[in-house]
Amino acid sequence: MNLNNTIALILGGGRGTRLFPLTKIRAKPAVPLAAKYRLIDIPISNCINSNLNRVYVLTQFLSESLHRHLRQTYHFDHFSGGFVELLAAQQTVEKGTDWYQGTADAVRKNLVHLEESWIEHVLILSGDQLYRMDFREMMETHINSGADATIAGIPVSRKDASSLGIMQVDDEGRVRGFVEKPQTEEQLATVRMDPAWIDAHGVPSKGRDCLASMGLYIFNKDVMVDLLKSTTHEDYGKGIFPEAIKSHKVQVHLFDGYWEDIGTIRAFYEANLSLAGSHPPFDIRNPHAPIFSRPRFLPPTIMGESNIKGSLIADGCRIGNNVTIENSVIGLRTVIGDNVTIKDSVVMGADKIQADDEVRPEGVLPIGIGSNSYISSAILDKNCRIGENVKITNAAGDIDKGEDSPLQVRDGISIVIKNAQIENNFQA
Ligand code: ADQ
Ligand code: ADP
Repeated sequence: MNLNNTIALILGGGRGTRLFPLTKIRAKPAVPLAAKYRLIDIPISNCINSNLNRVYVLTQFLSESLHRHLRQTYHFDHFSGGFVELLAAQQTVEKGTDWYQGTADAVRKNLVHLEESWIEHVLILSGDQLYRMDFREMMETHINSGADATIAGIPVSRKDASSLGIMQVDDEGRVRGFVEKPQTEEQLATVRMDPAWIDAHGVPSKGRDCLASMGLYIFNKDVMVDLLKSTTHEDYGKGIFPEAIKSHKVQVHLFDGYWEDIGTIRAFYEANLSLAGSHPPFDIRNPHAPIFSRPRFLPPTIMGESNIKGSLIADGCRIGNNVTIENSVIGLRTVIGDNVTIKDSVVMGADKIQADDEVRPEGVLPIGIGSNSYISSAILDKNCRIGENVKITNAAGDIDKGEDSPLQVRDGISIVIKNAQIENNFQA
């Protein structure tokens, strides 16, 4: 099975409210992930590993650094016809509305890019999920079943069902019922699956009796264009998809690997930390399907006498003496002073290596984490300047200073926002 007639559209994010404040001054696809990647590297790597190299990324605004990241990472040779290109709402929409109103609206506003006759299938992907999938297998399901559209589905338990689209399928795997994010038992009852069906289709149900949409769809292009033109639905999950199952043949493609939606602060934080253990559920070292990112020419990390347990440490860091790092992710170019403890935290690192003799304006601290500091259960965004003898634990639960504060709490996790400074001796 090949994907020569397929184009991928990656939905790069709406207003970014769920990942705020990581999206305060950047486009969601550019959010750093797992010490050295960005969110967008996951779906693009899945495409490349599936031999699919024609990819559009739909995003809200043209961000210079995202553009640079994509340009410097994903270039293909002239003869392959491959590309990864950004389609920003800012450029396509009429005066007055600066944003794509939803996922279907985002695709509708870019239909002009799908007009070329070689495109027969459109693969729609989410931009904020961590998983590894060979889309050729999904295309096989699509072609073999003669479907108009195919949706990836994963068994989940009842407790996870309320944040996902839940499907009911018939014996042949055709989707017959769908409820987007069922909030009540009654709603759920209308789409619950018999676990025996899941087992019989080669996936151990292990008590999971719901089949969730992974938000990944293959459409026959003409069907999708028709659905978008003949309706005004703004979203796939809420509008296009429920409509499609009534009027067209929609098939499920069962999947049972690691898959996480990392579109909220808590999920993003937990997924990062889960990669740091010795047996991560998602293997970033898989040699058969690597995760790609921008090649950088960084020195190896220099480490003093430190105690590091269950952590990821990226290139270009400098870590002092008597440092303890536990269950944490330490991003590119992070600088850590002496006698520092970092626990259960995601440190994103820095955009540049600062020279030791760099002159800083008065009152501006160096980028990195100052000596004698203690950080736990936190996310430190890029280029933070954390002073000496700082304590960030939120033990008293009293950090919450609003959207412009350098230190905020979301989903119970302390977040130091990008480029922020936390003064010497600050303790909270
Ligand atoms: P959600 O993730 O809640 O549920 P949605 O907010 O539409 O759905 O996001 C889907 C993807 O599109 C995300 O990657 C998001 O960042 C992106 N996106 C959202 N608004 C966008 C916009 N205006 N422009 C560009 N991109 C945008 C969906 C389905 C569920 C399914 C889950 C699985 O609706 O049925 O179970 O995904 O995660
Ligand atoms: P990073 O450097 O961390 O990758 P980005 O470069 O992707 O971050 O995002 C920062 C850029 O996006 C900045 O130039 C900022 O001005 C711009 N930006 C942030 N939010 C918006 C918005 N809502 N509309 C337009 N531009 C924005």
